[in-house]
Amino acid sequence: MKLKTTGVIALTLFLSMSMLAFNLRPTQASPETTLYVDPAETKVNLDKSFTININIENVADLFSYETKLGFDKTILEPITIEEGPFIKDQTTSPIGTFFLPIIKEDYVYVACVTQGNYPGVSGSGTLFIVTFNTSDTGESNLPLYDSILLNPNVTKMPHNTIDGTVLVTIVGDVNGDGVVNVIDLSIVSLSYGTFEGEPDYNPEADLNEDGVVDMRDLTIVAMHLGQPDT
Ligand SMILES: [Ca+2]
Ligand SMILES: [Ca+2]
Repeated sequence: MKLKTTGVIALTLFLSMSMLAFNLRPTQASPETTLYVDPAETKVNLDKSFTININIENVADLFSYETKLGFDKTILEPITIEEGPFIKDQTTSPIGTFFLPIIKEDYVYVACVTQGNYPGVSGSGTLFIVTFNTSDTGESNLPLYDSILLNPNVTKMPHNTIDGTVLVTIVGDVNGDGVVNVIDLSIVSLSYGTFEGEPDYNPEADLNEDGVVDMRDLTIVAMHLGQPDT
């Protein structure tokens, strides 16, 4: 009996040690590289401009890249495309990067390369920043596609992409269905008297963004009731 117990203890010890050894090994694969639109969802009023970042996460040795970013040309118009800090501010190349943005009819194309034979950049950050004007109400996808990430060996690096969306609404259209009516009034009314941080506070209902849903927000909806005029 005693011998048996000793055997069990020895076996348990052996198993624990095996598991410890197993745990010490680097079992985790490196996290996946992702190219994504930030923020993923934007809501903006008609005739206002807005900005999105194209970010990269968990990349190793990024030397150059290109990507397309689509948009619905009936509601959006790109105005500017600026390079973000990710490669530009971290590269060891003394001449920096060559950044080439092109605005096409319904997508923007961006290519960027480190100038000279220098290592790539690793980690996470912003590759570029796009500012759009809005020309009509509606929803537009902001898909990232045909993207290529290269390391200094000009080897393609596998990665995921996550698209974005933007909803362009008229002022007072709280639920984003394209019209200002009693539904929007009701949504604001349901949050009436709530302050930011409270459970019933609805940021969508706080139209003037002052941290409280009150008569001022109801008035904004009321002033646009019945829009758009048909
Ligand atoms: Ca509405
Ligand atoms: Ca308010």
